[in-house]
Amino acid sequence: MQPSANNQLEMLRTMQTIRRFEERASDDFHAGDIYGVVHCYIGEEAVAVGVCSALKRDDRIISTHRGHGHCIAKGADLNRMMAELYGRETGYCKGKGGSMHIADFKIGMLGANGIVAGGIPIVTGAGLAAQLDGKGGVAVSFFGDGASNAGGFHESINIAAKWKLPMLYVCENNLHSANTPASKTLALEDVAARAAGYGIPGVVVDGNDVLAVHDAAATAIARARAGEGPTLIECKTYRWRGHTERPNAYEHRQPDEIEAWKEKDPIARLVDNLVNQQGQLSDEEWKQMDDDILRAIQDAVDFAKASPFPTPESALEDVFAS
Ligand SMILES: Cc1ncc(C[n+]2csc(CCOP(=O)(O)OP(=O)(O)O)c2C)c(N)n1
Repeated sequence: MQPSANNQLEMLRTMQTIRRFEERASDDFHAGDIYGVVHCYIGEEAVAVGVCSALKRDDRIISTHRGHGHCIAKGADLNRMMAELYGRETGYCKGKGGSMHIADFKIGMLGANGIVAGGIPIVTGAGLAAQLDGKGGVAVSFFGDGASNAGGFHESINIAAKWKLPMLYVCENNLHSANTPASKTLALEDVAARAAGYGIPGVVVDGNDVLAVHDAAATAIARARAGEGPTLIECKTYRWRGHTERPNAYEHRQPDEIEAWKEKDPIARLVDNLVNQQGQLSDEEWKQMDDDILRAIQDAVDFAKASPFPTPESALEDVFAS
């Protein structure tokens, strides 16, 4: 079922928030204000938003190294996220984790993860917890096409299928894994086809169409809540920026491929739908929405810059082993 106009406007706002957050993070990284590594999700926003808009607050998700979009889509606080990127004490990990370690258990965001495929078994455990709880919760694993070649993916999906865990496995197939084209590592065209090997549904979705992603997610979530087990959803999408914001001597993608995918911009597509087809948004309202988002991002940067760095004495606090 198509989400209401209000819900679609909320989806648009969240996608644009992700984009503006990352544009700013990229600018500030290049200005030397943000440390560590920043992996941008720009171009893939429809996946996180399409799925998370179909979830409840208590449902749990896990993310990847490219995690800002999942955090924002699940409702994370922009100030604390930006402060974490800026390495400040007010950040989600008190400034000690950076971009790849943002988690917020209160909203069911179990964390980004710098280990490729590392989150998949963890969130499968959350699926088991939800099943044991018996309250109808679901758990979602976001991961890339590269991660779908790792052992943790296969082991997790196998046991989730066998135990009928309330899980969604959402593969963000952006056609490249760091500096390797997916075509060089995947023997199949579709990651979703692997679902057959585990006896669960595998669905291929246009990952740049937020309404299509939402629809596929809603179907899989209903199945999971009904106790029928996991679904593997493969979203075909594309990242516009390099693998990370650092200079990349190994960038192999051709400019015309990147440009062709920019033509399929998931945000422009929803705007066009809402403005020209559904008549639910005027150009002025869209501009106003974007201005509001830019202001919220600026507030987050101001909050981060006004916050202190963690003290050297706190380096060993909040660690499990030292
Ligand atoms: C276990 C492990 N191996 C290698 C790396 C280095 N690495 C970081 S991201 C990445 C590519 C991941 O590709 P994919 O899962 O398709 O996600 P994408 O970057 O395309 O979003 C690699 C190999 C890592 N972080 N962890």
